[in-house]
Amino acid sequence: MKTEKSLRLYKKAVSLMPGGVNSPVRAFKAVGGNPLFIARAKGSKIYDVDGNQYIDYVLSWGPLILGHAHPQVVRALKKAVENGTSYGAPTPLEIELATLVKKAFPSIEKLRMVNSGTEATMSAIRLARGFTKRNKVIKFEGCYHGHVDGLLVSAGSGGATFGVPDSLGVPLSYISETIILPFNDTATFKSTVKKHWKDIACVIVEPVVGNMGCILPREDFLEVLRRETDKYGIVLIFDEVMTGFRVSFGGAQQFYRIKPDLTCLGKVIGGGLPVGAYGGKKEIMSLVAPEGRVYQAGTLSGNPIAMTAGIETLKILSRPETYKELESKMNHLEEGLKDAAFRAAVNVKFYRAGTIFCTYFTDKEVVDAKTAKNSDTEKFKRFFMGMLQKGVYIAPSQFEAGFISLAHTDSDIEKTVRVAYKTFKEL
Ligand code: KE4
Repeated sequence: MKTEKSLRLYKKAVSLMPGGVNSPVRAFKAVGGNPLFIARAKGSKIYDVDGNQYIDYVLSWGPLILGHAHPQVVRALKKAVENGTSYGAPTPLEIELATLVKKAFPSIEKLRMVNSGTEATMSAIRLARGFTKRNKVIKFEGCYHGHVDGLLVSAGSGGATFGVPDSLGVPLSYISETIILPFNDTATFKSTVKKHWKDIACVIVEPVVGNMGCILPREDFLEVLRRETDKYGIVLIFDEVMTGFRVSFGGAQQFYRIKPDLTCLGKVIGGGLPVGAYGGKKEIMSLVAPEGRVYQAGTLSGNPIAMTAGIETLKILSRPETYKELESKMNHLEEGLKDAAFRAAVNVKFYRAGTIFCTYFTDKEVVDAKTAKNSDTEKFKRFFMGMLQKGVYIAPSQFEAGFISLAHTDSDIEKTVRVAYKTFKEL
């Protein structure tokens, strides 16, 4: 596989941008080698600057659920951009996208558009603190909610519920309000809330974790979060930036039938353009400025171009046949990959939630950060490279998830399974 042009560009990029990238995971640090520079993408395919074609299961980390450059989205964007790109004033398009989001997420009575998932979670936490007048936040080890200072925390040693910063530049005072607990551990959660509830403003959780690979909630975990937060007046925030419109049309909250107080969205609702959103109970959202006194703002929030991409994407997702098609493509891929691993006699655990999936090299169930980290990440690195060299682009890290789109065809999936079998055998 020729990658000279990517290498030349990479050398130039590293002289201009930290690590040559604008988001760390793109730098291939977790899998070795240098990142490929992408020239274009269409449907399920992505093409690098050396002309190599790949079947894409990263899909920009989730947003491109319709596939790249969907004709209906492109047409609408071309038209919209002729009317200008941003006014810094309200537009009918924001009403249209907000209405589409509310239809899919009945728990969202009111919402605010922002420009990224990070802005959504950061704002939701400020809002929960404003609403409860409490300061502490519970998050779970291995869950990622964007680069919010107070959430860049890893579990401390042992059972300590107060963590350590996992980034330089985060003052200890910022994370002193963050309690970090093991995901799927209902006992620890219940005892912590019982002890600290008077200080706890909110619990924020990825209802299906897509930032440790893909980890599913145990049978009653989300229900316990809901029941305990209700009991103590704690705001339950579902970070559905990744799971929204992916675990199902109505996200993980529809699939698991748990109603959070606030929901954070991103990725899919922007259809590939920068959009995030947070929303939920009217009673809480009414505190957001200018209606209330929790301040949050953004120059390009709700801009007409991003709204247009989101609207066209959600219109197509709202069609009844869409999720039946996505479901059957994901089933086809799941069966194929499991069968390929079995035939190649490789120990693999495969998890999926709707159109999110992940493969771990282990024979133990993966239920939290600890068990995810115990999988064979060296083997994953070789698997990643083997797939890439055969034209299949999966996430360059064991601790990321894979995504499928409406554009992935049966032949894409059959090729992926053939390539996976060969690569499993090579391992
Ligand atoms: P952004 O600020 O990157 O739009 O969203 C942050 C975020 C919030 N919540 C969840 C559950 C997320 O998965 C994310 C972002 N996800 C990563 C991939 N794991 C984005 C890719 C990247 O960081 O480059």
